Amino acid sequence: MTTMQKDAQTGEARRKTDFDAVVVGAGFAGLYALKTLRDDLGMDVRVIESGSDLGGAWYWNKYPGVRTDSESQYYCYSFDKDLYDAWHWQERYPSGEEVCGYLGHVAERFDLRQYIDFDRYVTSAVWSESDGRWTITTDTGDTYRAPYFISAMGVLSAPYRPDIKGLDDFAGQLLMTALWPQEGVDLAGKRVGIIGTGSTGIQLVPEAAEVVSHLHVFQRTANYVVEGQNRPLTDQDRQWIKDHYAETWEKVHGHPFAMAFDSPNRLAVDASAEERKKVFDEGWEKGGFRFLFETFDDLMIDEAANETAAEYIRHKIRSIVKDPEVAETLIPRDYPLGGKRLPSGHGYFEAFNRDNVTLVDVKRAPIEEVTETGVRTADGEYELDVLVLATGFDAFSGALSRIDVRGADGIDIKRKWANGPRTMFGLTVNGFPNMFAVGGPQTPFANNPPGSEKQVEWIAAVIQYMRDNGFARVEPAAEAEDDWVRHTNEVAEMTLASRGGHVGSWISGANIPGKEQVIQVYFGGANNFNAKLAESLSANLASFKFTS
Ligand code: NA7
Repeated sequence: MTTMQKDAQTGEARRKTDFDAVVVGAGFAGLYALKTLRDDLGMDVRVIESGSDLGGAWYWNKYPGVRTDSESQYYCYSFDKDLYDAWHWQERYPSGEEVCGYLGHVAERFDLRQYIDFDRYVTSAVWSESDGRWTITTDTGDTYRAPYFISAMGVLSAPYRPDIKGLDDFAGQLLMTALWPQEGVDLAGKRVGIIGTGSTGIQLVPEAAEVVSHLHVFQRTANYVVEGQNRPLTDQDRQWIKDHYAETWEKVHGHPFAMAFDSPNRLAVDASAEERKKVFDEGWEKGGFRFLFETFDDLMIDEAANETAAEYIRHKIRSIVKDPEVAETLIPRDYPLGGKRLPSGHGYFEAFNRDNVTLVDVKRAPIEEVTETGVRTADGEYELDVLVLATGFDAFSGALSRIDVRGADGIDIKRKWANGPRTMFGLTVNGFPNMFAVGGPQTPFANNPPGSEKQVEWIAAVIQYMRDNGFARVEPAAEAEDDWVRHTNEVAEMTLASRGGHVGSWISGANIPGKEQVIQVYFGGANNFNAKLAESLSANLASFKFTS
């Protein structure tokens, strides 16, 4: 297929602009939306992607050490067992490169690439009530029109560049992990500084430490980090993965965070100190999120239980990091474990035992400015050749609100969400007809690929329902949206994961200066969320307003 078509009058080739649906983003969600709407509903779909290739977040985040924190056997699609069997994962947690390779394989297998326009950044999406269509415009000046606009722009895709005085004056190389150059970066032998110790900085530090002449890690908030225990997969592992397809996905779909974990069925508060230590030791060896979700059931809901796990990690830090002063600076204190999204480490704390790595506590002595030659804190200047910003994202709502999205009556999504996101299921917004946002704000906080599958399938079912009933326009009822916002806030209260606002967690929008601090995600569980999507279909989408 081509985007060019012949003009009916002049016979000249011109760009095709009208489609049944326009999808923005060619990551997990966008590719599956394209495939589902094309194959199941026979729609003429066009995907617009700002990168030059597939991958979404994985395309842009090319920094050394980038990898998933979910295990490969469920950080992938589940919709096709043959696809599942055909791909052979190399590592327990696939690298960004491996994830991009997987998505390339999917695109090849299902012939998706020809429906994707790369290298176009969407600048606006505007609904026209008179012709029932969205007009989507890109920075290349191209326009696309379609009755359905599907945002698949990712949950963490709008990079956050902090407003640090003098940043533009830095004469060395300034890099952002979230916009890492596709090639040509060489940190070897350089004096490198990294600002940010979230999941991203934590992955980059040990990799950079191996090659740089010196690494300065500028830490504002210390993080709980659980060792991921990554390893290459053997042929035996791969066979096990393929043999356990059904069991894996049953677990994923039954789990609140969409991971193939078993519920431990025990509480930390009921266990003796010795039992707890034994279980946490086993959890640490299992690695990553298994430490949080397969040790005790009460870690995210009971402060006392949470503190036992937090204290275990503090002991680990003290036992790994040789310099006691450095260890104390690396120890998180003022917030619960999981209050900021729990990062998996791959030799993170060990890196601080190296002579060429220095931890700089910028909470105690804040960054004052970036100079031509480095970073100046209240304690003095650190000279650098390369400065890396690992400073995170304007999460969830940021993907849509950074572009000009206008719904019925010209209402602007930024205005609509000025006091925090308002959605129905995170997927639809009152006043924004026929717009769907996979991974929109107030969708579950969970492993993404399976969530994207369920959300895309629901969107396809809604469109099918509209076709079956002769409807052309859908939006959620205002009262249904109010209920969803209320419900999202209520369930957030029940988990300690929403208690990271005071330490700048993106979960509550607190990492972005000026952003309203409102919970960005649905904490009711991906399993319960998917059940609610299914119920809404059984109830003939009663919370939605349809018109012909
Ligand atoms: P995060 O987790 O939001 O971390 C950003 C880090 O950047 C965090 O340590 C911040 O410190 C730090 N930061 C941001 N601005 C500044 C300034 N001005 N000065 C010093 N330090 C600063 O982003 P990531 O990219 O690591 O991870 C995002 C998600 O991507 C992750 O959860 C995974 O789901 C994948 P702070 O903590 O605010 O003090």
